[in-house]
Amino acid sequence: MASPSSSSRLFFLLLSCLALALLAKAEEVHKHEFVVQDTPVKRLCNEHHIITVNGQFPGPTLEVREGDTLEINVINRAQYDVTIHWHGIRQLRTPWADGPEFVTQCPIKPGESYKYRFTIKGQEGTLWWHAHSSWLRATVYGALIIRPREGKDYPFSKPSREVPVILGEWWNANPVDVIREAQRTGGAPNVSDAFTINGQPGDFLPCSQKETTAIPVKPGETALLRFINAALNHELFVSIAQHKMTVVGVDASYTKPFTTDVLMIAPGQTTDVLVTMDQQPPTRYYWRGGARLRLRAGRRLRQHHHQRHHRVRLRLRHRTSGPKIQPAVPALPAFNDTAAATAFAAGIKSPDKVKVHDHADEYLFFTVGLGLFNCEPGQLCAGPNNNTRFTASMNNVSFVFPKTDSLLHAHYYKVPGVFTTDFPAYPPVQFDYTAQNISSPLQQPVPATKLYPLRYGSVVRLVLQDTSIVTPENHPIHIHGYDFFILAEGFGNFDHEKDIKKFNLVDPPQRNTVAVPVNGWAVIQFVADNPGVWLMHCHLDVHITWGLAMAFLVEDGYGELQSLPPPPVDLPMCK
Ligand SMILES: [Cu+2]
Repeated sequence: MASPSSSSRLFFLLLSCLALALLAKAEEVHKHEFVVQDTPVKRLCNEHHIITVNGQFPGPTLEVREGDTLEINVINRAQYDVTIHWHGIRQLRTPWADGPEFVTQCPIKPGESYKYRFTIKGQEGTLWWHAHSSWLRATVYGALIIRPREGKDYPFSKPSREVPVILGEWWNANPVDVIREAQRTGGAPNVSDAFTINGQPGDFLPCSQKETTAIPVKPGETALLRFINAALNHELFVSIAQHKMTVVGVDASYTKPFTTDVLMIAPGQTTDVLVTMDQQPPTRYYWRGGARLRLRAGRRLRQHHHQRHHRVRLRLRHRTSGPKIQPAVPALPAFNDTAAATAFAAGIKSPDKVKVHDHADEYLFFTVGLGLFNCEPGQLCAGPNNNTRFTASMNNVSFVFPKTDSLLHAHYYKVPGVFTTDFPAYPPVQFDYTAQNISSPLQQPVPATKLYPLRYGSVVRLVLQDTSIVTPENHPIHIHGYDFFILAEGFGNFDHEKDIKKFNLVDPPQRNTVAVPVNGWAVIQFVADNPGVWLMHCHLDVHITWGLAMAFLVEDGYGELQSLPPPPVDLPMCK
């Protein structure tokens, strides 16, 4: 028979088991319905029809914990083909849910639907979702917030408030018409009419005063602001009047806390910051975002361009009684302040020592840049000199998306004629990539659908080298299905001998989008441990439209867990 003491021990043991079971709550499955639809909204004094999800602009915020599963049924009730991409989600063994059209699926046709199903593993912080068809992502986007699993904390003290802040770009015209017109003429697309914060232009723009996004805060409190750059074609500087920001995460990876006056966020990137409302007396403060770099090639062709539109302001409102006070306005670096952008990038590091391979299995060197096609008979040619059409390329290949099948489907079923696997590991011609005047033969890339094959598990080290062809630019390069480490960044041409000394193999930042410096380079590294076809592209939509993209084909490894699963039964086909 059990003694009293042993039975009380047993009772205690049962209690602690119960407590543990409560703590270790099972991962949840979140089911959502996303109805893509035409929605009337009023912006800048006029009513417009835009495409939204569930009539919301920005779209619904998804909030999950690490380990949870999302099941999102996307129903297309709009007049355009559409797909949704879950930007930054690794999609481990769920490549069919990634979303870029003609890469992992064919578009969802009007009247049809597709269920995206994926589990979030090993990622915490802020990501987002957006349309990956034509320029629909101008209005079809939203935040995706991943908190630590139950019982686990942030690696910083709990903020009293958490706010997603989505930076966007607004066109008074239909964005799909804007890009169609540019593709027809070969010229640059019209620039947007305003920047937005959480879908609203700033209060210095016409008819926007009442709706300007304002966030009430208490004096002394620390808020977690989750910035997302959803703008189509602009890197943005962000600052808050009289407040410093401490960066604690980027692209759903934590960082060493880094205190700064200004953030540089490229399209596709996210930045989590802590802000303490420590200014006396409590009042109102503007936040301000400004274009980091303008699309110079495009701007030259456009006459009606107002500098003032390249700012957005949002009120950060301390709760206070008393008279209305004009908010303080923060200073921002000039749009071409490369030093500010470089200093910000250099401040981002992983929190601790990370596991980085010091050697790679694949050493790749890809040029990224613009180009021009010569005018052919019967074409409209509104590019420079009125006899060219704008284009862009990686390693001189201007990516052509297939039309009859998706790349992943064609790979899985071995459908011939959809793509080739001869994307070059190096530029076909080596030249002074960042020279002032580059001869015209180098400006003409070859249009093709080329993939680069990777063995499962291989370590990939990739140099991304900007070119000054047409004009040098900061290209935010995004890889689907992977996070990578940024080993180093620099200016001019990458020089292996000299620049290898700059590699950070200790605590490099982990991201899914790297802003390759203007007239410079970035070296990234990842392990190809996720089989599938993964698009890598510039996240300036004007550049992906011109062909600044390629895809990796990551082969299967051994056994089921290292191999592609079959496609879901409702995967949209091109027919
Ligand atoms: Cu680009």
